[in-house]
Amino acid sequence: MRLFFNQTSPYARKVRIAIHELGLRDAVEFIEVDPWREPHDLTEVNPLSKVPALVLADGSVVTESDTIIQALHSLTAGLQPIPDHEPERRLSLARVALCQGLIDASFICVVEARRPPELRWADWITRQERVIARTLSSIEARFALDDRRFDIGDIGLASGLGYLDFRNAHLSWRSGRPRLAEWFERAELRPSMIATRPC
Ligand SMILES: N[C@@H](CCC(=O)N[C@@H](CS)C(=O)NCC(=O)O)C(=O)O
Repeated sequence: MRLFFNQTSPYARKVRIAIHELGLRDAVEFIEVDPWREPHDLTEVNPLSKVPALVLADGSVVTESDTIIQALHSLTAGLQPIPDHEPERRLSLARVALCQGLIDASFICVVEARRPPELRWADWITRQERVIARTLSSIEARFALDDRRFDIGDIGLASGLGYLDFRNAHLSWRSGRPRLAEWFERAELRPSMIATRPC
């Protein structure tokens, strides 16, 4: 298998964490690319020029971080990351979507801030910062943060919080969210998190 990724991408980090957690590191060739430059190697695999993108042994391509994680689970014949019975399935999908939304809002802030100053839309950034604050507070209040599990939703959350530290540290996300801060302190000690830290 080949994984197209970028060191700083929070979406690619989710997949890299899952690869570590599933013990698949030796089965994957990691290819680092800059998707913004639309390199041929990447675009011939993923015309969207986005990472992560996974090429399976039979040549088929899987994109979208959560879809890739589900495909990797199928390969290991282990427990599926999304339960197939209700209400667990619905709850799991909701958690995955919320954490993906958290990453999306952080990523929008970063991309917006990279525009030439005259093209930046400050209100759009502050709106995303409100999204981030509300989402984190909702997770703090409602998520069961269970250390016995590190599933697809937890991977999304851990990657999202790591990305906030990396790119949006000025938001001081830990402030007023002690449960989340403690959970992340423990999550960061996992070998999969250490090995994939953005730099
Ligand atoms: N929803 C996608 C998002 C992937 C994505 O936007 N990746 C960024 C890197 S962080 C990218 O490749 N951007 C390049 C571009 O949009 O041209 C996922 O979860 O995999």
